[in-house]
Amino acid sequence: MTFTITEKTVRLANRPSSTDDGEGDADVVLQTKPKTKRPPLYKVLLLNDDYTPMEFVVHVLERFFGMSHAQAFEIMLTVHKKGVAVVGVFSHEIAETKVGQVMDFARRHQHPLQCTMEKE
Ligand code: TYC
Repeated sequence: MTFTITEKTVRLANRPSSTDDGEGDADVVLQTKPKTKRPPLYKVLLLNDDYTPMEFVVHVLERFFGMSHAQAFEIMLTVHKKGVAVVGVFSHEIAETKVGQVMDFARRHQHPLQCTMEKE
């Protein structure tokens, strides 16, 4: 006999039994695995543009992502050169808050800086 092992079941044992027909599945025991799924994480991405001043981006990274000046400058340069960088990984709610804070701050200062999030 063939068993399909679903994502919620695990093979515990498959012992040869006295009534073993040679197929080997006679004594298969399936048990529901207690599953505590961790919530998904989201990357917050900062995108390059041609107009937002470098110092403004450095300030954003210090202010909203708790980076040191040196760290912030390094990440800003990565975005400037490569076009995009991950600036943090958070729960959905925190990531959404960070994106909102950055977008709002950039808009209030009339800079086109873009910040997005994506599932890790
Ligand atoms: N490219 C911008 C400039 O030359 C600087 C910049 C860096 C803009 C990072 C956005 O996310 C960014 N002024």
